[in-house]
Parts: sequence; C-alpha cells; structure tokens
Amino acid sequence: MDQRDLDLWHMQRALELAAQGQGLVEPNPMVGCVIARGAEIIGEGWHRRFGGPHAEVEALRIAGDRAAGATVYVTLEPCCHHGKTPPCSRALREAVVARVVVAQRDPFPQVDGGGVAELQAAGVEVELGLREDEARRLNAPYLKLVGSGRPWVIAKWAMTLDGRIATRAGSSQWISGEQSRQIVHALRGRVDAIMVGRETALRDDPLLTARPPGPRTALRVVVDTRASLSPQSRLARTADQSPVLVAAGREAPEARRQRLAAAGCEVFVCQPDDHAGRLEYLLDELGRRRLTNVLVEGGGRLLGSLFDARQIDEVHVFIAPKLVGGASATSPVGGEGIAQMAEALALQNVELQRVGPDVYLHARVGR
Ligand code: AOF
Ligand code: ZN
Repeated sequence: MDQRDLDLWHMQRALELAAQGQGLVEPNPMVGCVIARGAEIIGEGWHRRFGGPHAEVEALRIAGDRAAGATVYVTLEPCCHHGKTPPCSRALREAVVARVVVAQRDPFPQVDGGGVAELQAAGVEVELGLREDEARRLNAPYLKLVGSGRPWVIAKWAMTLDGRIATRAGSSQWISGEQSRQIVHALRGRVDAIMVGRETALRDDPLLTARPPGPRTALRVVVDTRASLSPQSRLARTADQSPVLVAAGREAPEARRQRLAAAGCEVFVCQPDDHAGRLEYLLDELGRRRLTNVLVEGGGRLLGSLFDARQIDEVHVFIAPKLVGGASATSPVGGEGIAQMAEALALQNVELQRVGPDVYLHARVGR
C-alpha cells in the first residue's frame, strides 16, 4: 500500500468510529480519530457522548508515548478552544505528533480554521480534505445547524404502493410491517424532536415516543396554529414524562393555550401570520435550542408545507406492497407542489433495503 492508500484506509476507520457517536453527541459533531505509524494503528477513539472527551484525546490516551512522530487521522479539524475540555490542538502539539490528516474544517465559530493554523505554526504537517465528502455527509445535520441556525429536517412516512398514507376513510393502521416500525422507533430514539401536524395528532392520537427508548428523548412537537390539541390526548397526558411543545399561532385562543399549559405542554407562539413564516420561525426556535435533528412524521399537510418551503433535508420512506386506491385517499406530501417535473426535488445518496414485506428507502435532498 502506498502512503495515499494508507491515508484513505485510516481515515475510513476514523469515519466508522465517528459514526458510533450518532444520537449521543448532538448538538456536537460526530468525530473519530486514528493514530497510526504506517499501517499499524496505535490509538483510536471517538467522541462518545456530549460533554465527554474529544476523539483526539481518547486516541492519544491509548497511543501514549508512541504518538510522538506518528500520524493522526481525524474526521474534523481539531478544536483550539477551551470548551468543556481543553483544546485538542494543544494535546496534539504536546504529544509531538508528526502529521495530522483532517477530513474537514470545523465551521464552529471558535475553531473555524484555528486548529489547523495552530498545528501548522507549531511545525506539524497538516493535510486537509481527505474523504471530505463522506465527513460532510456524516455531519450534515451539525453543519446545517452551525451554518444556518436551523435543525436538519428528516421526513418520514409509510405508504402503500399506490402512494397513499391512509384510505379514503382515513384508516392508516397499519400500512408498514412490524420490522419497518422498529426502524422508525430507532430513528425516534436518536433525534432531538419529533414533529406532527394538528390533524395527525387529532386523528391518530400518537404517543411519539421511542419504544424501546434510544440514546435521547425527543421533544414532541405539534404544529397546531389554533392550539386545538386536546388536553386528553395521549401527548398531553404524558407531557410530564417527556416534553410536548405546541407550536401555536397568534390567533390561538387564550383559553386553549392555558388549558394546554395547565396540562404540562409548552405553548410556543409562532409570530408570523402566514403558515410558511410560522414554520420557519419554529425551525429557528428549535435551532436556538440546539436541536440538531427533527423527525417529521406527517401528515400530508405539514410535509407539504415543509416541502413548499424547501425545508426537508432527508426522507425515510416505507413502501408497503398494498393497494388502497381512492382518488380522495391522502398522499404523503401535500402542499402546493411544483408544476414542472424539471423542478422536482432531486434525491441523492439513495439507499434501498427490503424490510420484511416492505421496501425501505432513505435519501438526502440534493441542494
Ligand atoms: C474536536 N474533537 O472529538 C469534537 C470536537 O462542548 P465541547 O467543549 O465538547 O466543544 C464542542 C465543540 O468542539 C463542537 O462544536 C466542535 O466545534 C468541537 N468538537 N472537536 O477537536 C472532537 N467533538
Ligand atoms: Zn477537541
């Protein structure tokens, strides 16, 4: 293996390590680190949980004195700020490593090139950009939050082969099979918020919790302009166990707001007068709270509004081999939609899988 292949190989390993932090580190990025002498790995680590040691520190601890003169592979630029832990750039300098290979720059304002600059100033050879696309894909939600102040929006739906999320009479349980629903629960267990529209909350009376629980407990959000969620709903009745936010509009009657607040829900008023404006206002607020991933579970109206506002970043779709027909049966994404096929949202990184009787497709929205 020549040096370039060796570099790619070790960075691949660092990316795999980083991915193990998913659901545990947010709103921090996932970061993995490998320390090597030639082909031999002498230390590795990853950022395991929010507030915990950074990947480089873990890997340096294992490598010990052998880190001197070694090459460090890290999926994100080493930090140079005093956060919850001392700067990694300093730890690397003190370990007198010879070379640091970085997949991508950290746009976090307190780092943003400073980590690389500090290492170079200390005479460490730095290479930036190896497997950068993969690193960016892995941390796309973190990058979006740091860059735009808004969370990464994941749309999820289950539909029949003829593209319906309910029959003409509104019956929707169940479309997908048991194994598909387990995947949804795993998704719920790693995101920061789970969002539905008012109609879905009313019709399905969902709990929106992960069963079994995952690494994090999501904030449950109902987009409910008139604050019409019933205090008797399963969401409101469990608000003391896991939080519920009702995203209302200014026109929501005061009595309803108070009733929901008394039931333990947080009522958040989205100020704008138009639906699209209110949604963006809500996403900004979720971003301010450092929520990184938001899972939107429908219904068609909410997903349509998000689609029209170009706010969907990723889709997870379960297609059941069933037909229900009916011109009035709901389809997954409503809203205005687009007129010309050439304007369709193009999906990238499409992954397909068979799950029990269903087909599971997930993909990113191209930008
Ligand atoms: C690294 N290695 O493994 C990670 C980094 O809250 P703190 O102190 O953990 O700092 C969070 C910031 O540190 C985060 O926003 C990102 O810029 C960087 N994360 N940096 O060198 C790591 N997790
Ligand atoms: Zn660090």
